[in-house]
Amino acid sequence: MSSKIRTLQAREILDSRGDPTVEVHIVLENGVRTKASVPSGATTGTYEALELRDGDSKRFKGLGVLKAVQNVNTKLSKLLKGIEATNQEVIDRMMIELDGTPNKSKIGANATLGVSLACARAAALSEGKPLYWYFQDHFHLPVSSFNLPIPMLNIFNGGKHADTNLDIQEIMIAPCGLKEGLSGKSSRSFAEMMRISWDVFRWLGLVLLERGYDTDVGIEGGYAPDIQSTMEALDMIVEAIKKAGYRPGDDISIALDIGAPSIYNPSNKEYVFKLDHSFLNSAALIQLYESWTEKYPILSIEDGLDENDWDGWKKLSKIAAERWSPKPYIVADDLFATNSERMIRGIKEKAANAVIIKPNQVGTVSETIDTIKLAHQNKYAVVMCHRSGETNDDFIADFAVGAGAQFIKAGSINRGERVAKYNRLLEIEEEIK
Ligand code: 2PG
Ligand code: MG
Repeated sequence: MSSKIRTLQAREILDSRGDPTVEVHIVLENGVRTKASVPSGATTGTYEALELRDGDSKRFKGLGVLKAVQNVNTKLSKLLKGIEATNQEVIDRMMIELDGTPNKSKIGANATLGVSLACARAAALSEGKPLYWYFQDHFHLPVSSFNLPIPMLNIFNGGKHADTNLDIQEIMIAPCGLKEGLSGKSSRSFAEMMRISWDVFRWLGLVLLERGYDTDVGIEGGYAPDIQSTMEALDMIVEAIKKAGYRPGDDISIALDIGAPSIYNPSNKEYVFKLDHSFLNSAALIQLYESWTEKYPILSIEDGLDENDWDGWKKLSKIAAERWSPKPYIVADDLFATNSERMIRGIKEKAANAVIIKPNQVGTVSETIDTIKLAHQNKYAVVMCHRSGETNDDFIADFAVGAGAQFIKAGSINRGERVAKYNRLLEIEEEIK
């Protein structure tokens, strides 16, 4: 039976922060029915595709997505009716052409991505394959076997992700030693990695309580107390790793998402760490990172500099390669915004060696895959990534496995919308055994 699209129907639903987002339902002529929903960031980079919001201050303070919903229900459903869902590249190209802007500002990337994700899922169902398997078969990704990604699991929330005085956005643990992490492959099973992460997360809670801090969590599920200094957070994490019975750097490493665009003051080119009362230019900030890598088992530094500070990124990558041992991943999130053109510049300028992949930064599955292919070809590590505003949709778990991502960022080991991804990965691990 044909996998032609019969209907596409979008709805406004709520994400994990209670804000509106888009869900798309799809029905194919062969009777397959499924749906997908779109995540949303709190620290949205300048170079991301546009998330269309209604701007009507009387509804959800302007955050409604009825215009994007309407675009799916009228323009996109008319455009794509009768097209085979398995023709992902064609579907995505048609939407890009209909929109006609460089950042999907007419139709909205939340409309195009909802449709794109729903089509991929429906196509996999039509072919009777799990989604991760469909990806590998269909998109000619250089993935020879299925591997489960290593989680970069959020345990401390800061920046715009929590009501805390910690300026940096996320401190994560990777349940692997530095050496293994830098090879991009863990000898541990995914289930084992989750269990170990649970131990550290729980111990960190106890360490916080011992110091009189609260254990409330931020929007991605990491702890979010007010503390004395940035280094205190890192010290407490090392303490928790040890108390849980693991060796920092041999069993467990630390991954950082500085979220530097949020602490950057472009007028005087300074990065502001209010908590530490320090104001640093990019050279001083790189020195600070160097001192951290000497003291802590740092596997990766994501968004260590602002999205426009190309010189800073180049310097960071150069210094890390020349002076730091081992050299952590220098991970581009807002700098590339999952956009292959920006990534090509980054590769030429040697700005990073790992990339965050967020499908909603670019707005279609095909464009996301282009960026992933570029990463594989240029030996960049791939970090599949959730957004701070999530739904229970576990699409990125399958995407990570099917696209050969070495890492996944899906939040902490609590909050339903975060563990939904980890639980799907546990299921995939059993399936591919
Ligand atoms: C990030 C993401 C996810 P946001 O910066 O990596 O943690 O945050 O979705 O707010 O951009
Ligand atoms: Mg980030």
